[in-house]
Amino acid sequence: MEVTERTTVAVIGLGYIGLPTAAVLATHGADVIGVDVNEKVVDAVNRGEVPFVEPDLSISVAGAVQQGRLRAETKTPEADVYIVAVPTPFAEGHLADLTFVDAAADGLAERLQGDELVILESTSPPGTTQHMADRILALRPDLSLDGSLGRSIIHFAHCPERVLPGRIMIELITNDRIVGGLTRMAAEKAKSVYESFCQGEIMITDAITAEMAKLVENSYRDVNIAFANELSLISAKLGIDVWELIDLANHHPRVNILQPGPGVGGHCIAVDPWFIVSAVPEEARLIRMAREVNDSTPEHVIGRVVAMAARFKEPRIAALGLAFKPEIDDLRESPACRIVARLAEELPGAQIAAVEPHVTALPRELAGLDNVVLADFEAAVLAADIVVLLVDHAVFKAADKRRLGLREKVVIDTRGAWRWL
Ligand code: SAJ
Repeated sequence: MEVTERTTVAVIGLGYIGLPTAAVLATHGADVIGVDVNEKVVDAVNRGEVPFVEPDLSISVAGAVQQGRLRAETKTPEADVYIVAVPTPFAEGHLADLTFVDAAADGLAERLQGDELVILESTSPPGTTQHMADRILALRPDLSLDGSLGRSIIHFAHCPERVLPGRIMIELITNDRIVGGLTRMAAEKAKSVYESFCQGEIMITDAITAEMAKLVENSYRDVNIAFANELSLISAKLGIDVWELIDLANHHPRVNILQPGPGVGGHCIAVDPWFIVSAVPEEARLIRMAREVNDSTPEHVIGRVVAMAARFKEPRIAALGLAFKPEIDDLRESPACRIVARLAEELPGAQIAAVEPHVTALPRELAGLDNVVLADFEAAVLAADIVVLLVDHAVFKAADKRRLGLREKVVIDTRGAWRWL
């Protein structure tokens, strides 16, 4: 299935993955229609604008819209290829909520005529591509996976996204991709769609292996961060500097321990491993334990700060960083936000100056608290009794420690950014 300007691709879900994918496909030759239930997003895209921050995305969307190769709608149109990139959040009990996948499937089912390719990109529990196909074929008994009984074929594949926020426009082009088909023909067709823009290797497998590959990649990182976070607790008990310990161990040619921190944030690594655990709870013991270790890490930071705060009557605390990782403005699922919110609750007499250079207002969970303010970095540190470093933003790392008087303050550095203070 060679992608030409006559190939219509409908990208369903214009979020962090769908919109960049739509823009890249459009600038590499396809006729692309983005679909989103949110009219504001649709209107923004049709004006050539991007409703969130991602380097180089704006220029790509603006160009594609101007050339007439990308437009957006709220209703699913007829297309040759459908790419589903909708959210798969948590439901109760760490199960995946497939409501958005199901809604996308229902919306496109009525448009199918036969021989279309449907690609699921959303991170999904094992079996979701099959689930989506079953749902669509139940709505459309005149269609089939294999052409049996003279029915037209619909091709289904899973192609998980693996791009890193902040580098999406680069990694979409350069990363290798995994394409898993419910049939070999579906995988081959999906491969040729990604070949239109992807310079990495495109590997073919079945749909469930592709689904698991994505979950396993993020679980691998989660397990390794949990190992580092556990080493941090062990080192504190033994009076060892965990950063030095990891540094030394990593000189071994086959050891590469990740960095401890205040917990794991974002919407991928803290979520995806649960999709494996809920599919095979008996077997996925280590994966579950890693999630539990990383989820409990913020509590240890809170405990340390609360213990130190007992030394002061009305402690002034500078909490440095709210984002879930350095150099981004994304505060969702951020352990730093969770820590600041809980400190405000545990220490009602404390004044907490939260510093986040990448935002202009406190997030909703902190905005209503009367002992938390959004503050300037240097002013917050100079006034503080206790400084808690939660995100290793470059501006914090580069700070003049002497001028800020850090040696005279209680410093809790959860990222090892000021190790040589
Ligand atoms: N973290 C640590 N210690 C480390 C590394 C990370 O505590 O040594 C923390 C970060 O501070 C952050 C969290 O882990 O809170 C996650 O950050 P990250 O940079 O590891 O990953 P994400 O969530 O931004 O993106 C991941 C990537 N997956 C992998 O690297 C295996 C990305 O390639 C995926 O596309 C993305 O998840 C996704 O969408 O699934």
